[in-house]
Amino acid sequence: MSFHIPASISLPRPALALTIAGSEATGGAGAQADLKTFQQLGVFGIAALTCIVSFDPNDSWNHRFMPVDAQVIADQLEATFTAYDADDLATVKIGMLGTPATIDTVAQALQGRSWKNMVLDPVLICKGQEPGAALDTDTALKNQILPLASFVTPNHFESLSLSGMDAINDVDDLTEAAHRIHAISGAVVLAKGGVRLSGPDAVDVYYDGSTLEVLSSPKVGEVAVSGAGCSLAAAVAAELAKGATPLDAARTAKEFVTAGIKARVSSNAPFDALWQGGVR
Ligand code: PXL
Repeated sequence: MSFHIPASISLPRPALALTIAGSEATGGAGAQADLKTFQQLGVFGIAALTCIVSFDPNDSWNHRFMPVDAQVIADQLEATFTAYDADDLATVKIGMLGTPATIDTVAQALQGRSWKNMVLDPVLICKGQEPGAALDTDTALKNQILPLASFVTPNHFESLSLSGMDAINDVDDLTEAAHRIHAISGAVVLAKGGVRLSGPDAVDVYYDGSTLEVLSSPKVGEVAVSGAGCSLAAAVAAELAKGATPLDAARTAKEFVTAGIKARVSSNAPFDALWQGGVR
């Protein structure tokens, strides 16, 4: 197929969004999911890779984790920040960062520029890391990245960790967690219940400091789907980049993820992957 576009017509420029995230080779999660989400929602996607995750089929599909050298991350961000002015590239989504050194580099680079929207998927655990290293990474993320975020999308485990609560068993607990995480970060919070809360619905709690909304949709099975968290945060970022309000961005992102889970892709891995084309 070929298109002929007369030189005199200038096409509208798409909104831009950057993801700073890891690669997950099978295409379910990470930067791959983010870029597919951006594309599906009509946003020009840009990516800086922080690490490479290769699931290990010979070790229960645990994560093999290889960080990208901090200087190489800085180089990627330098290229992108020089290519695009802060007025045009004003939205960033942050996914897996993986090490304290990476977090340091990313925090410094982000602080050197002004952002309209900084969406943080606070990925706190990577199944391939030593527990001690994971703890240092979590602390660095909480201290250096969370305070910069304008929108944060913790899952059940991350909500427990960030809120300091002992248990989150129902919507009231999740609401309390969202309040606490807003109080420590100042960010809009979309706390995800997912399959971790019992009941027929997948429930997320939105809290922005004044508006509280419980977003609910019937659960599509009881098993988590790979890429759901990445795609949700990326969809929020894409919608914010296009000018949506935070609440509308959250609502659209929830619909996007629900449709993507319904249309999920199965493989020889023991989990399915969200399909970003599911909303079509
Ligand atoms: O879902 C969290 C996640 C984020 N980023 C990368 C991942 C995963 C989970 O597998 O591999 C790169």
